Amino acid sequence: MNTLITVAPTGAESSKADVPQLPTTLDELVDTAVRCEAAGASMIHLHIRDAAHAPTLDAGLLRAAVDAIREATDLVVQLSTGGSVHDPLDQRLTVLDAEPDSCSLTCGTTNFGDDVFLNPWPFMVELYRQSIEREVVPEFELFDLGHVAALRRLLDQEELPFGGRVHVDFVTGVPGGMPGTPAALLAAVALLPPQVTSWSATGIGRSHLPIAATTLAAGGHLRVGMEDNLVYARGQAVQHNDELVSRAAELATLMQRPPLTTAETREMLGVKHR
Ligand code: KMH
Ligand code: ZN
Repeated sequence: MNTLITVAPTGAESSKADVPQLPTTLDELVDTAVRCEAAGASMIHLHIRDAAHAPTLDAGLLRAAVDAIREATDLVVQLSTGGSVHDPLDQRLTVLDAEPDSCSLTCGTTNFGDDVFLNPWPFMVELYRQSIEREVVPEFELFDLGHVAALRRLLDQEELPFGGRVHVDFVTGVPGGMPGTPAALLAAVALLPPQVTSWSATGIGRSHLPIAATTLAAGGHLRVGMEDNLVYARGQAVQHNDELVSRAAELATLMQRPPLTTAETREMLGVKHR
């Protein structure tokens, strides 16, 4: 199987003041999407910012970003329902109103540095049911081994996602979640429930490359981007997200698993034709 490369270009954690090259405006996001698609990405995991570059879940801004990226690229557009650690749960559900192709769905609460990323069971179930109703494909975000068990419980209790496929993404190396090590990732992969049809992984910070290499060797797909990693190499800051996508594409190609096209990714994930 060739490789899905997802780019997560912005996130909610880094500030524009600290990282001026972080794409935060609509123009910067569209430019990023176009360049990353050309470099081999086929999905974008999107967090947006307001005029002051602060994380926001504003409905109008979310819709504008989805529309603009759809207009400029063929990328599968995935909106974050995780938002920032400060976003209330009810507002996180409203992200689906922007009608993305896909949405993230984190399978449990986790410590997140000094903060808590809240994902109680009833919220997970509600978001999951709404994603099915809205015909949006969820990507299950797994930050810890307990999240794998919660995913199994969810899939045993509920119907399959819209599109009938089950795609998960391991987010490793968050302080408070599973470590970004090959051993931790492979232990989590071994416990995936049988309904899972594809998985990807990312490593935060310095675990970015070791997790990418492990993932490719184990048959998984890749997520890269400045949401997860701001350092290209020792002493060299990432200047543009497409540098990380290009490197991932090169690595995947070396491993005889070149990037999936956007059409192949749509097929693999079962996203709706919009
Ligand atoms: N920003 C984190 C608190 C997601 O996008 O769904 C949550 C996060 C996960 O990034
Ligand atoms: Zn995110």
